[in-house]
Amino acid sequence: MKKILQTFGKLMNTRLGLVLSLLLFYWIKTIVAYQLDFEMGIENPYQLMLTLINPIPLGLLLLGLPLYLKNTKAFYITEIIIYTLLNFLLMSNIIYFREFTDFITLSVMLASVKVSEGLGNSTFKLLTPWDIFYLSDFILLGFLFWQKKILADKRPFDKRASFAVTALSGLLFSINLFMAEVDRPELLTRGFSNVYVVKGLGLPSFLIYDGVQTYKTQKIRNEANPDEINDVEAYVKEHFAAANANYYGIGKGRNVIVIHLESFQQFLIDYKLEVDGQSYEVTPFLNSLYHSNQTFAFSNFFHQVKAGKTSDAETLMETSLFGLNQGSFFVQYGGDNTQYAAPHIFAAFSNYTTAVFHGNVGTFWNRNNVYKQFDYDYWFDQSYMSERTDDNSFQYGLNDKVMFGDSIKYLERLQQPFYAKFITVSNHYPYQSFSGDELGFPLAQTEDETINGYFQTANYLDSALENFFNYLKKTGLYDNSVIVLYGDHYGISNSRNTTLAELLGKDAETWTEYDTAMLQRVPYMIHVPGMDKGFISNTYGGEVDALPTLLDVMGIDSSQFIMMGQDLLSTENSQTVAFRSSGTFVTPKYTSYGGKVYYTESGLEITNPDETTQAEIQAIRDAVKKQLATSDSVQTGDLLRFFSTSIDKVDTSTISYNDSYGKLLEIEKELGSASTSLYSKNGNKSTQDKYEAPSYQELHSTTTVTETTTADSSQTTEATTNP
Ligand code: GP9
Ligand code: MN
Repeated sequence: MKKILQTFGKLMNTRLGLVLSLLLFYWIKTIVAYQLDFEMGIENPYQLMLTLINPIPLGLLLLGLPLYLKNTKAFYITEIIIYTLLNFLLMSNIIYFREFTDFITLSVMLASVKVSEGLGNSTFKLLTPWDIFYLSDFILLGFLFWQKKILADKRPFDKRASFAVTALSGLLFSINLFMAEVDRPELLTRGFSNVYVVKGLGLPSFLIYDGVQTYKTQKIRNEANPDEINDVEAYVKEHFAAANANYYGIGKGRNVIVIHLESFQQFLIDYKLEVDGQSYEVTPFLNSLYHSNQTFAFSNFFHQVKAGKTSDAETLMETSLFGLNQGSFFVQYGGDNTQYAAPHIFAAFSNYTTAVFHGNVGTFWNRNNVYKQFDYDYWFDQSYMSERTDDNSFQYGLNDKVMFGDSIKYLERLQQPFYAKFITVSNHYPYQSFSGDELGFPLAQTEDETINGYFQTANYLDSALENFFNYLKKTGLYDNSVIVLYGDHYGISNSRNTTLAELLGKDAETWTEYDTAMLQRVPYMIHVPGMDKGFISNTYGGEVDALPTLLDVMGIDSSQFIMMGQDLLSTENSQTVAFRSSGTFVTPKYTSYGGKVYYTESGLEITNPDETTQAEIQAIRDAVKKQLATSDSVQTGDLLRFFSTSIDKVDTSTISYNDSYGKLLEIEKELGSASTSLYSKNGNKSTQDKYEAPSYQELHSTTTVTETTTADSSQTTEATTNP
């Protein structure tokens, strides 16, 4: 022991030796924290390697800077200050992560009130005996200094050598950045989640990255003028489409269950995959819902997302505002902006309990923070569900059948009425093939593996939904709920469409931008069990129109909110669908996509428009531009903080996603016989055994193609125009 200390002391007797030793200590502590305290979600050896490398470049840069200083005292003092700051950054993140499962962002630091509110009195509880390890280097260093085992090195470090250290750290940083981009393309432009940035680049880089982002967003926000909300309100008023009296309030008071169908495109509905002369219906269950007269289904409903993908869809669907033109709204603004999202509206109006279920880590797309602004009471992420294994999950989370099954333990404890959202994920790029018992649905036979797998994962999602619906029916939740289903965005990217063409009975040679535009359609269905006014509406609309539509079905007046969309069941709907890329849109008459304009009905290109046509197209362009610009002003200026309506703003300080199950049980207990949870209504018995999730093999062991639809497949009422 003495020897080790002596060697250490000796090494640290030179300036460079001290710098390298401190770097080593910092590196070890960071690696340990990555493994034990931060939920990094390391998925493969490559990512593990990234985390081993990423503490070094900036660590070396920062700890190496004092080498430029000649003065001995100045060198040692700055070195110790920098080292302490690096450690402070690490330690505070470790403690913060234990409570918030996320890293400290600059806006959190700035709003230190929020942090102290959240952390303040609980900080002590967050410390563990193990934390002594994180301080052990300070103890060791103190001891060595005290014992005079480390002596100050009075020789200034060579200027050129100092520069070499800086240059080396710069080089290492470039390599690190390159490696991180290989692992996750567009890491910095799309953001994804704070964990991803730390996983790729380390804590200090994250702080800088976040600082730049925060500076940019704060600047626009600070410059926003409270009067700007007046223009927005004027737009909303003028653009408002009144509810349709035939359907208004048809689902009033019921639970709302929203199911996010990952990467699910409309063309899958009623689609039959032909393989080896056999025909396979891909989504029999969803098809039965689509054609049911208990469902309002929309055949011309388009996704409107951009780089924020799923998170953009969530923004659009639950706030009726658009995502951003660059990056993800969730990541850049969603955690801070004042919002009037669906959960908040339901909670504020009718005292709904609100929860969201998803089998991925809570930090992805910054959900941990955004869901608070949305006023979700509970966020059941992967940490509330089964351990992830290679058999029960793909890259983005637990398989859907597992996710639905694991959710029930919590779902049955929610006080009713509730608003609950389920985000599926198995049908996500790269549409990996299932193994074991789920194997069986055929792959398509194109040259593109991504396309080939898409039908299999969609079929899996369909059967997961059927299981979940069966559960809802068995427990009676079904009759007392309105179930909303939507596809979030395309699953097959535009560059693959020419290969997809052959499966759609089209010719790759004659494929047009119009065809691509039409492939942006995704399902949107509002299923109201027991109701018989359902039909398939051909009204053109997009995700931004979903919330006003749902609110009208649920009997909540949507005119009192700032929403960019219009009720799709309204007869006053303008049927103008804006895409995020400038100048692109779809209306029943015109489609503008990829720089070309077409007649929507025929798909014929308009190359020489006459004056009237030109004027009509220009008017749509203006309308679309106005809608997007108005939405952007709300989002980037955080204008809803200036808005007041009949309900209060969300108070995020009371929301925490720790120990959600415990909280639910406590509420149930407090309410006693007044509890409305399914569990209480079921005579204080669990309903978990009512969920059954047979595998593909179990379902198809006797025949190759069976039709197992339990939803009613009643007649379809086609509506050609607005209802
Ligand atoms: C991840 C999932 C996928 O949690 O929602 O997001 P996406 O990659 O589709 O944006
Ligand atoms: Mn998605």
